[in-house]
Amino acid sequence: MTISNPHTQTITKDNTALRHDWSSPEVLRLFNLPFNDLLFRAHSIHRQQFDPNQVQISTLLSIKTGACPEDCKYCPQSVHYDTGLEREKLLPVEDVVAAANAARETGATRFCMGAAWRQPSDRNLEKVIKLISAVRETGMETCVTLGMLSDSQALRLKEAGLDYYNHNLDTSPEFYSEVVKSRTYDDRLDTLKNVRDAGLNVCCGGIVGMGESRTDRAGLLVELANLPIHPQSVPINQLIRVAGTPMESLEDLDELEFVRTIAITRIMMPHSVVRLSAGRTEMSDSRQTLCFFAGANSIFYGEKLLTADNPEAHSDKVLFEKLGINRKNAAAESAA
Ligand code: SAM
Ligand code: DTB
Ligand code: SF4
Repeated sequence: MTISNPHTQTITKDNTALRHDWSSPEVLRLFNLPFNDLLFRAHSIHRQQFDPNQVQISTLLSIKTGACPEDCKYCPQSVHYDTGLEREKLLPVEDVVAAANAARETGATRFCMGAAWRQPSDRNLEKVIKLISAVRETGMETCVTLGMLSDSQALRLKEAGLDYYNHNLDTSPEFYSEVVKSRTYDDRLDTLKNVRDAGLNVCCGGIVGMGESRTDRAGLLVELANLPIHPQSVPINQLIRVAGTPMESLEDLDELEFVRTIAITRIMMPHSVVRLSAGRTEMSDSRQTLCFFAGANSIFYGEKLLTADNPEAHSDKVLFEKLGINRKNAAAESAA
């Protein structure tokens, strides 16, 4: 049960104030904290809200690949850039169910399907609904990311039993037009409203390392936290610099700046599941470990994201084992 104080904060059952009135200067002050102070604060909040040794696992599948009419400068699937990607039409239900079963067997609890569309046609939406129904039968949670949605399309997905809809804000409103020209920030916010109003869980986050400033990273987090309800899932992606996209030669983002971004996401949205999302093949085990300490508590598991590489499932298993993450009796051990 939650009690809402219009637009500013929500008090939840456990008395946590979920704020929706963050300002950019305030968030920049968090970015400027000494690293240890920031991590201590984020980890303390993380422990109050979650089991710090549990990380949720999702697996992604691209169900319709490439030839997207949008011009997102980071994306290998945009028709505007030659990335050598092989296009694929909407996958048949048998292939999708086989991938979902394989993901469940490796320990994933949610199956996320992505399509390279600006917005699905109603006909394609019905085809995706058949895929969602088939994946639900495997017992996994379902998530889809299909581009923009009208209010009736969002309601149709809710009615079909979808659990999560992913739609990222990607960056600050100020930096957005440097990254995408074929749609506006308000288009993104409208879809998020349709998804939220339909009663679907929202998965919404962004990408860092696109040449944005720290102020833009703060601006993205302000937008996310000031939504009327915090997204239930917040993916923080590090840009994967794909050859052929306009972002292929950008410089590395400092790795501690990335960890700071995760920590501040945790502080600002204490009840949201924070996903350490794209870009993990470039991250050392130590950096990922710091991210889990700072409050990240979900990952994508499996060798592919949508089209780009992700760490081998085996190396994630080894890292989780070293860290005691998802060990069955971890809660009892840490209480002893
Ligand atoms: N077309 C739909 C849309 O844009 O909402 C869904 C698919 S799109 C590939 C899903 C998300 O993947 C994007 O919003 C973006 O945040 C992320 N993404 C795409 N390319 C990426 C890259 N090179 N590095 C990191 N994240 C990326
Ligand atoms: C999200 O925030 N990141 C995922 C998921 N949501 C759909 C996608 C990352 C895509 C990385 C590039 C690719 O695999 O094509
Ligand atoms: Fe299309 Fe989504 Fe890629 Fe943008 S991010 S080009 S909308 S698939």
